[in-house]
Amino acid sequence: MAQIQPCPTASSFGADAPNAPEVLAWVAQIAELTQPDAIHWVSGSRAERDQLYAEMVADGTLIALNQDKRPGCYLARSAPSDVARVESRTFICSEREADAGPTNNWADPAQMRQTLRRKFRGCMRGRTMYVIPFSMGPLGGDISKLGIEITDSPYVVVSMGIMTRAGDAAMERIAAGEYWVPAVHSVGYPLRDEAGGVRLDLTWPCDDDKYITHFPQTREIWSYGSGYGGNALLGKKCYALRIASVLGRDEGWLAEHMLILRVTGPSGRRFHLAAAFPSACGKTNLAMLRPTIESWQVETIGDDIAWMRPGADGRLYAINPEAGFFGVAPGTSEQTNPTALAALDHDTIFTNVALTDDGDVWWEGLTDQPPAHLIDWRGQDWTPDSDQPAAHPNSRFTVRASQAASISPAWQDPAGVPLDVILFGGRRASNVPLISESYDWEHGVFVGATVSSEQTAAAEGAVGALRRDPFAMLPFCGYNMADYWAHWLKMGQRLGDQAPRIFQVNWFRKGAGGKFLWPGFGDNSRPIEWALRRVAGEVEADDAISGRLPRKGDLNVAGLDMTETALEALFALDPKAWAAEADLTEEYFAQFGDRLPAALVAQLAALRERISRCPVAVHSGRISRAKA
Ligand code: OXD
Ligand code: MN
Repeated sequence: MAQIQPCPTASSFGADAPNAPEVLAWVAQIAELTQPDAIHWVSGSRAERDQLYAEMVADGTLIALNQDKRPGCYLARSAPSDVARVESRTFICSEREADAGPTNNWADPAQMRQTLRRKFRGCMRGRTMYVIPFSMGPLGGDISKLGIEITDSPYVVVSMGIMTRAGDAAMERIAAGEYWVPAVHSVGYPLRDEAGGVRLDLTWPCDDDKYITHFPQTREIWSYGSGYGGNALLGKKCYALRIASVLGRDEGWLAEHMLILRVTGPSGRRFHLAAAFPSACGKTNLAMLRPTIESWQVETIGDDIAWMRPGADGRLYAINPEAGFFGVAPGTSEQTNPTALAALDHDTIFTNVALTDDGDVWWEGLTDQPPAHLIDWRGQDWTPDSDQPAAHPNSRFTVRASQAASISPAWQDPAGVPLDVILFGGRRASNVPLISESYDWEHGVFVGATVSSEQTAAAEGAVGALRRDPFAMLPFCGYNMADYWAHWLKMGQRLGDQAPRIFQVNWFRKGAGGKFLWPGFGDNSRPIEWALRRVAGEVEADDAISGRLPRKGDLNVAGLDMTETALEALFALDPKAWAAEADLTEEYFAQFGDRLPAALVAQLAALRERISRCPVAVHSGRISRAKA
């Protein structure tokens, strides 16, 4: 990690301190603890952003890319020890351990506060402390909420400027008395010690002892030691999921790890859908889907997080609380996601991708042939003979959502969009069909609660082992997962017949030869079309073990090079395999003890009952014709 020369003067181009006594008192308290050299109130202005970029390029924190090719684009290289979210160092500090539940790391709040005081004491010495007011969701929107992040990282300031609506307008609302969530972040690398001894800064300062902590009772976030992604951009996973899921539970709404799409059909009817997928299932690609079926249009509203609240008409409305995309670069290409690629042409921060000789970026999968020479994400020379990837597998782009050509005019609608459909997906080589519809909301919650991906561990002999990622929220739910399911069930009762319909999808099913059966990408518009036609009442479906399946001929496969056998294999449901899966679900549910909602126990029984009605010899998993 390269060292940088200290910036001689603290920045003097921010906003004035706000007329907000509560904020001033909090900032003073954090400053007293962390002892920064200066305080910078972030205004969110262009001049401020340009100045921060200039300072970071001057001190080596950022590399300016070729500005003819990629105007406004920069490259950051992190410390090799700080390249991803650290789930093992992420804590939910609820008063009672049981309220964090068996799927979270719990820490005693009083003890954690002591630890944090120790870690944060003097941790900003020699640095500027930035105060970033921000809004999650359009400013002033019914579903939006405010926050303030304190950080000692200018990289975090410019990234939050992309990922949220940050600056003066948010502070004005906070000063006027609107609710806000406090979030404190430090990279944990002071430049002076208590005795006044100095050390030079690094281009990516951090500390190996990391704490990403959440206090659900007081709705606070404290993050120490990492500058990377969700560990440091505290509006994203920490606020918009972990703390917001708690707010949603208490206030009657939902904070979800879901992308949001608007799909317009040939008749001009608009549908909105939200979709939850575990990491590494192509969420950003789906968010920017280019349909391969004619006359269907897809627009992006969000790629990662949805906040959803019942509207006055009783329907469920969703907003994307973020303002940017923090997407995984490797695998993004003209074939997989041309929309994202075009969005990265300008005003983008790249982190841990490779640098080309002409000052551009490259990552695995961008082109079939890698360039003959690169500087890799560690800053070392790289050639195609290297046995290491040139870009880190979790290297990222940070870009404004408005830069995607697919962005919907509705994406900034403060009221949100009314949801017709919720999709749950996992990465399943077997068992789970391409698409199925849940029987009702309770069944949909059961499907969401049992989402799983097969371990990629065939090599380790763990065939059939499932990694559960309920609602794709495993690392993001701020309270007991079983209580979260109970909250979903309650929301379903409230929404009644206005509730969105719930579907399960699986793009990753493999055939006997181990090859994917479904082409994916733009063709994922086909099962989605079937779901929307179900919502429109245009097609019927067959009851089956795991839900309702498309009837023969109803899935639009026109123009696809797909055999009848492959199509059948995509929907085949083996009762024996499903019986084994039901047993695994029972084991999985057992860890939640008596907090597991009775409705989910009943759903497991209903699944077993459907399995028992299926002739083992047939393997279609279809039970009977559905009524409607
Ligand atoms: C993300 C994730 O980075 O889900 O969005 O891990
Ligand atoms: Mn995510």
